[in-house]
Amino acid sequence: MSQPQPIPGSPAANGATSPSPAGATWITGRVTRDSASDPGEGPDDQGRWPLEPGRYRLVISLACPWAHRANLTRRVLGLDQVISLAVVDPIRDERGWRFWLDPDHRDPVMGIEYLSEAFRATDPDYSGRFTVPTLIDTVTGQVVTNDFPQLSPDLITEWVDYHRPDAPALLPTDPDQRAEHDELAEQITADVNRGVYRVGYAEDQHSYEAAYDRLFGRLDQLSQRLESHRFLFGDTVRDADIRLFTTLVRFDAVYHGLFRCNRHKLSELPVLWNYLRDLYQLPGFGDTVDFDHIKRHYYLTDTDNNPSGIVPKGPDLSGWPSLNG
Ligand SMILES: N[C@@H](CCC(=O)N[C@@H](CS)C(=O)NCC(=O)O)C(=O)O
Repeated sequence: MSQPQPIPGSPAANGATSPSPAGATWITGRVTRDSASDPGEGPDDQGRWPLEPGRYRLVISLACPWAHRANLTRRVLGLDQVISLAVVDPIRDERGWRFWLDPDHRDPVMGIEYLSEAFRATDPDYSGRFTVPTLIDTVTGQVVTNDFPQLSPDLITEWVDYHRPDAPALLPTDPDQRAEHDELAEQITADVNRGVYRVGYAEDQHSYEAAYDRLFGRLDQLSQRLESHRFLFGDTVRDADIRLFTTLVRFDAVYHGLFRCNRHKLSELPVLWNYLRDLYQLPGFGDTVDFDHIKRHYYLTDTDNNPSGIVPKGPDLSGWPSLNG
């Protein structure tokens, strides 16, 4: 691997960090069709890396809903043929995510043991968290981005030449439909994806109840919408469905118990439960879910909510549809 240089879009190159909705910081490079860089080169002066099949590696935890969104998008679009995948151990230690599922505890492509090594190789002064999903350039070992809100849209709109022929249009092309989609998708992110964490990490009774009402209020609204649609926008799976799936599929296994999101289990809400099971059977959805990683990660690392470290045996997963049929 060549000597790392600060990359445009990284805190070192910008002299600034990019605030996330949660106040974290990001490395915000992008892989785009209009990068001025040639294949094999680093990013251009606007932080745009060249689009190259086989060059980039997506690092995820199978437990993490934000990483799940990126991986699900990759799989649904058929980009698993051109962007490789690295899966970290579901348990983080004080050095962060680690490649302990791999032989010799090292990612076989990048040769690193901890994800933080890639961040430090990119920017020794990086002050953010070492989060997944992270897209890494396998030529230099540098982090391209851990800015997950931009990563999925880029997989959809920039990698279009590498989508499988029958890939769904995850974002509408019509501007009005796109605006309507994005509004709902943002509500899902704010009230459902982040909503369960707002409930689970509430610090007092009042904020817990407010967060709980906001979450279930939004779920009720989505359930009503889905009474007359197969998916959120009719018969085509959209990015909004992917976002919703990543939280719903974890709901009964972790958020209902560990985070006290317990007005109902998902399996007690018939419209959402049928929708979830329908999505689960589509390519890229159920086959990117790993309940063992999900449960062990949340119950073993969230020691505030689960000081005993006991991982519950349930829920019974026998009701989930088979992925082979
Ligand atoms: N923090 C981001 C999402 C990405 C994220 O936090 N991923 C988690 C896993 S679900 C992570 O990698 N955390 C590692 C850490 O915070 O050290 C957000 O909430 O906007």
